[in-house]
Parts: sequence; structure tokens; C-alpha cells
Amino acid sequence: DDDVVEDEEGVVVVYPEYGLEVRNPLSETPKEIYSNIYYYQRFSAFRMDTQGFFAAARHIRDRLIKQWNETFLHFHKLDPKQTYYLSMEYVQGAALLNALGNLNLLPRYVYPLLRFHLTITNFDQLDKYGELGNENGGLGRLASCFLDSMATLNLPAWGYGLRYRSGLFKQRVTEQGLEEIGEDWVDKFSPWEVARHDVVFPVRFYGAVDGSRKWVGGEVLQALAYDVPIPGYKTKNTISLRLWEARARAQDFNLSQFNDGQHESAAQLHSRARLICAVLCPGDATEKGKLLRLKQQYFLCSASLQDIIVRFKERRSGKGPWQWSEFPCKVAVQLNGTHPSLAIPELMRLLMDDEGLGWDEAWDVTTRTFAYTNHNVLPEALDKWPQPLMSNLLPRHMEIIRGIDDRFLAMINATRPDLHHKLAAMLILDDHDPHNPVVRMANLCVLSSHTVNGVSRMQSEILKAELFANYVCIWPTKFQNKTNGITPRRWLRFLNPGLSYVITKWLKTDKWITNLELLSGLRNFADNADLQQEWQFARMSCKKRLARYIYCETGVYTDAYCLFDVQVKQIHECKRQLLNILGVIHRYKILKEMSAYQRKHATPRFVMMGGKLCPTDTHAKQIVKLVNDVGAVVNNDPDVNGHLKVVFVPNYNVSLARKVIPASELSQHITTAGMEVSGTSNIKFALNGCLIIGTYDGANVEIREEIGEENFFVFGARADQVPRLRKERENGMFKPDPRFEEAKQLIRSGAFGNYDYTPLLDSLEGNSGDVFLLGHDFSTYLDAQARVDDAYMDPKRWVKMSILSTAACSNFSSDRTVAQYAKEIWNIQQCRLP
Ligand code: F58
Repeated sequence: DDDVVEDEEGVVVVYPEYGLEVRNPLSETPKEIYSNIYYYQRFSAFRMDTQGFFAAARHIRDRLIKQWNETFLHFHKLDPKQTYYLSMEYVQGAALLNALGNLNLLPRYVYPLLRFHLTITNFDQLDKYGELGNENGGLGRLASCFLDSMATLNLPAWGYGLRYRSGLFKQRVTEQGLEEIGEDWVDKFSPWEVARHDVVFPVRFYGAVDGSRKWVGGEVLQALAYDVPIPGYKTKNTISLRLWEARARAQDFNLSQFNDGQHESAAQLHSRARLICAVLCPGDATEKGKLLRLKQQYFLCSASLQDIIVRFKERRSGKGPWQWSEFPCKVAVQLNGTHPSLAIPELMRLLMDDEGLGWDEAWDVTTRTFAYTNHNVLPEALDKWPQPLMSNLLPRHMEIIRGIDDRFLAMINATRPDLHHKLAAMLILDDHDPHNPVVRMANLCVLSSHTVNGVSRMQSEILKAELFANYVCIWPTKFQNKTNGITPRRWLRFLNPGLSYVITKWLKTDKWITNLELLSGLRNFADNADLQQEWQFARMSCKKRLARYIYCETGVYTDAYCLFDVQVKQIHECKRQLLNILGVIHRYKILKEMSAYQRKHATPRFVMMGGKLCPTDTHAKQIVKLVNDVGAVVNNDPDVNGHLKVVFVPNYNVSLARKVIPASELSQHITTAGMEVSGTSNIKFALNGCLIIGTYDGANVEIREEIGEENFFVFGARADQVPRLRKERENGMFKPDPRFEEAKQLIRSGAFGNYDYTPLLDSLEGNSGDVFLLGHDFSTYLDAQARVDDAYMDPKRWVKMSILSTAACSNFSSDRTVAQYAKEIWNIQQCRLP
């Protein structure tokens, strides 16, 4: 059974001891019958795949629920300290494959489904539930990797989030550029969630604080829990992701108004409640948008904290007298970024106003409970709420935040007068602009958490040296680093079964799936011709599959022997997709200038880009349009046919990642140094044997150290040079590379259509332009690309580098990261179901 791995198109791949062999059980079915069934599934109303998916999912769900109840009861009985991970986003991705894989049941489902001509990987389109993240930042997917590791490591830990009805959106490439279409995923029945009508908490907004400091009045909504089971790998432990949905209470429906014909106003509160979980990341450019986001954040925090307190009390009951000071010995709360930071004043409020604790006691409990992870070093990107908005929506919390600030100020005045001049920047409330006083949520997190961590070594150093430098001298031990990791289950074992099989075969164990450090053993065989051949074989089949997919989606045909050069991530100025496409334009120009003979010896490339973007980001939209326009010219130019292809693939998400990552050979992580705190997709690509072209930024730095500088195509300015380079530019001292100017000129000349790219190109001009330093980094970028071309021309060298890339990822498992959090921040121990 263990030799069965499933490939995308219903092909079962069997790898016998002596090498690789591909068998296709479906080939026994006469071709016409197979194509009839295929036709039937695709175009008929009789949706075999839907029925197959729900049958399989419900079946596995029953098993999950059993394990999940057992895990819950086990935790309840042993009452270990438990971690609660608060995140506004999760990007769970397809759950069926993950559940079957984690429970080691894949073969038992693969064959029966094949009898109905169904494959689990083809269920991706149906298994949509739980892409609750925006796929813009990696913060949401990181949270999902952490849940997988928490379950796998048998840690007593849970996740809390919101049950959004819509994710970001679907994309459609149009003549004009890119169009977004809404996507609704929870309105359809999902097999992965259980509505918990027995778990409901009130959440208040607005109102006022009365004479006895109680929060009264306003409107009260209800938070209803939906539980999603999260299975661990080869363990019975199944933990929970609890998602909250906002509802109005039945009594808030005004029946008499309704019967008077005032239908909308009768159900006003119900409509407002519906808005809270309507979409993830609602636009916050308007006051209304800001208000909605603040409501979302508070809703998550309030419901989760109330739930945590109930559980804490339940587990204490019947065990004799207890103290609130024990709370942090039983509860750790991790804040995933600043979004859930209102949990801090909420816990203070619940402890003081509902449980009757004094300030000092409540503050002691709170500061021993929370830890905060920072995912962004740019001060302008950190959450700041207008004070009037916060005072209006959450008056009691505003009082508590002021109380925290006042006490911090008094403490500094009493103990650290030397820091007095820095105080204004350290306080939570920022009043320096009388027209826009704000609440700085990152400062709230730092003041109130026992630990603050960055997610890569470089970022954690920047946090200590810059963003939070003022606090370091007060709390030198508060700041830690926890380099990000990814789950090897989803991102290698289930994503790339072919390569996984080769790895297991050569390491003679599959223990690397839970102990990624073993991957470093591949270094011993990196020169072995047999391994190299199997490695290439496994990767080539993924390339062919992606080429087929690209052809079906975009109509662009690419040869699988080209170098697959990929940049898939959020489309944003700071990720520098524009640098990539300018590089492509340069390549196109050079290819055009070459003789046919010279071209034959150039490295053929297939350049692919994809990613979501903020619908209001016009700069990003122009970049996508440019990629499509360049593609339209290049892909139809017979001179470069077979040498260069360029495509933008819409709707990049976790399931598309499954096709893209195993097939990529070069992945671009080319942010201006200091902009990407870590990046996790760089790790995903490297783990699958893809090489990286990248800057000295985030996790790139650590990957490069592991893989060796000769196997990592690094270029560009270093983070500490960036401010000086920007200054030089402002002073007119920047001399652009002529190749950079040529590439821009080609666009301006209309070589790629008549669309007016002036705003995009002008952003790179002038003394105050090009803040992301594309001009500066362009020449070293081209040098690095030339090194890539050379390396690819030597297939043996390339495949060795690819093997070393996988081997170098031994330290980047989220199991390692989560184990470090457990030991060094949460202080929790394993609690395995017998
Ligand atoms: C991402 N941040 C980082 N959201 O950009 C990425 O480098 C890192 O790998 C990942 O977190 C996981 O640590 C992210 O997803 C943000 O940075 C938010 C942007 C809006 C303000 C609050 C932070």
C-alpha cells in the first residue's frame, strides 16, 4: 500500500524497488468509455465528482470527529497548559487530501474512488472550504501550517478565527487587465465544519461606561462557534480550529416594525451582524471600512477570550479552590500579528469587570498570558486606529488602553528618566497630530506581552535594532526570533508524491516527514547518477503536468524542457514583479538580436507569474496588464518561439500551488532588501528542489546559508545599504544601467501595445521615484539571471543543486518552529492521546 501515490490525473504511480515505473489503472478502461465518463463528469448535470467528494469527505469526517472528541476529553482530563492561537486569517486549502494523508489512509480511498473514475486531487475545486486567508501575506498560511504542526506534535493547542463567507476573490484576465469576481465558499454545505449551537457568546459594540466602570448599552451581537477538526500526521490527536460567526439575537428582530412593512429597519441588527463575517479584509480606505475591520477584530478577540475563560473555569471545577493567578499557568495566547491585539484590553476588561479583579492582579495575569508575533517591520503598515473610532465603538477598552499607557508613563518616569525623550514614540496613544490621534496596536502588543518575536533572524534583528529598539533596554529578554517554517506534509509529501517517494527511497525512511532534519542526508547522494536520474524524472512529470495546465488555462504552449522560472506571490510594488518583467523584456530584446544559431544555445525559459492583489491597487493591476501585454507579443513571435514564453496565471491559490511548486525550477524572491520579513513561499519552493534567485532578505538569507552561496542566485543591495542608496538617488547621484533604460523605453515606444504605462514607468523616474530601487538592483539582477542560464546549461550541475536545495531545508519545518514556540514562549508540553 505504501507504494501508492496519486498523481493529478488519476494515474497511480508505483515505484518498485528497482526504479521508477508509471502505471495507469485507467488505461485498462477502453479509451471511449473513459472519455465518455470524463465528458459526463465535466458537462453533465450528474456531478459524479460532487457526490464522490461528499461521500469520501463525510466518511473521513466521522472518523475525525471521533478522534477530535477523544482529544478534547483527553486534554480536559489531564488539564495541561494550552495554547490558543488567535489569527484573523487562515489559508487551510483542500482538507480531504490533507486529512487522508495525515491519517495515512490515502491508498484506501484512492482505489475505491478510481473505480468511479474519481481522484482526490481532482476534488480541489469542490474542497474550497477554509481558504480564510487573503493569500496576500503569508501570515494566514503560516497559521495553517502551525495548526498542522501543533496537532502532529500532540500539543494542547487550538486556533481561533472568523468564519468569513467570502475570501478575497477570483481573478479573470481581461483585455483591460484583471477583473475580480466574488467567491462564496461557505454558503455551500461544508463537510469540514460543525456548527456549535451550544457555544454562543455575547459581543457588545458602542454603548458607554457607567459610574461603576461597567460597559453598558450599545448593541449586543452573538458569536456562534463553528469547529473545524485539524488532524495531526500519524497521530490520533485532532485539534480544533474554532471559527466565529456573527449573528443578531432573535429578540432583536423587531416583529411589529416588520409587520408595519418596515422590513429593512426591522432586521437592521441582523444585517449589520451579517456584515461582520461577510468578507475577509474589507477595504478600509473609508471610515465605514475602518469601523467594519475594527468590529471584526474585536469580535474575534471577545468571543475567543470568553470561550477560553469558560474552558479554564470548567477544567478547574471540582478540583478545589483556585486563583486567577493560575490562569497563565494554564493558558497561553499567541497573537498572530497586531490584528487580534484587542484581546489584551478584552482580557483586562473581563477580569476586572466580570470577575472582579483589581488592575494590578488583572495586569499580572494578562501580561503573563499574551505573546505577540510581528510580521511587518514597516511602521506605516502596522495597525493604527483613530482614537475617536475606538472610543465610540469600544469605550471601555479605550479607557483600559489609556490606563496601560498612564502606568507605563509613570513607570518610566520613576525608573528610567533617561528614556523620557523617547516616551512619545513608545506610548500606545499617539496624540501628536491633533486632527488624527491614533491607537498604535503594535505598541499595545509590546507593552502587554511577555514575549515578542520576529519570524526570521534578519527581521528579529531589525525589530530589536529599529522598530522596537526603544523597548529593548527596558525588557532585554522580551524579544526573540522564531524563524518561520512550513509543514512538510502538505508542502512536500502530499504536494509532490513523486519526489517524496524518491526521497524516502534514498533516505531509506519516511521519518523525514516528521523530522525534516533527516533531509540533510540527501547531501550524501547529491552526486549519485541514479538519484539524479530519478530526481529529474519525478520533477519532469510535474513540469509536463503544469505545462498541460497552462495550455488549457491560457492557450500558451510551453515545452517542458524549458527552464520554468516562476514568481507567484502577492502582486505588489515591494515584491518587484516589475523588475522581473523588465528583465524579461531585456531577455526578449537580446534574443531578437541573436542569430538563430546563437539562440539555439541560449537557455530556453518559460516565465510564469501569478498572485492576488488588492483590487484598489492600480499599480499592481498595471503590472499584471504589462505581463499579459508582454506575453501577447513574445508568445506570438516566431523568432523566439521555443526560447521564451511569458504567462500570468490567474487565481493563484493553495490548489494551484500544488501544480506550480513541484514543477518550478527557479523561483523569484526579489523584494528590496528589508521589505520581506521572512517569506514562506521561498521555503516551499526550495523544499521541492527549486532554486532561488533572490535578494538578501528575510528567510532568503537563512536558506542561502544552508544551501551554500554557490547554489543560491543572490543579487541586489543589502538592507543596511538601502537608506543610503535612496538618499543618493534623491540627491541625483544615481546612474541607471542603460539596459534598464532600454527596457523601459521599449514599453514607452508601444512595442507591447498601446496601453498607457506612463504612470507605472514614471514611478521609476526622477529623484524621488523608484523607492524600491529597481534601477539600482537591475544590473546585478541580470548578472544573477546570467548565472542561472549558465547553471541550467549543465543538467548534472542543476539537478545536483536541486537535490541540495531540498537537503538545505532541513531546518525549515513548522514542526521545528512550533516546537520552539512551545518550549521558549508558551511553556507547554506534549499531550498525546493513548
Ligand atoms: C507576512 N505578512 C510577511 N501580513 O509579509 C511575510 O514575509 C512572512 O513570511 C509572513 O507574514 C509570515 O510570517 C503578512 O502576511 C502582514 O504583514 C500584515 C500587513 C498589514 C498590516 C499588518 C501585517
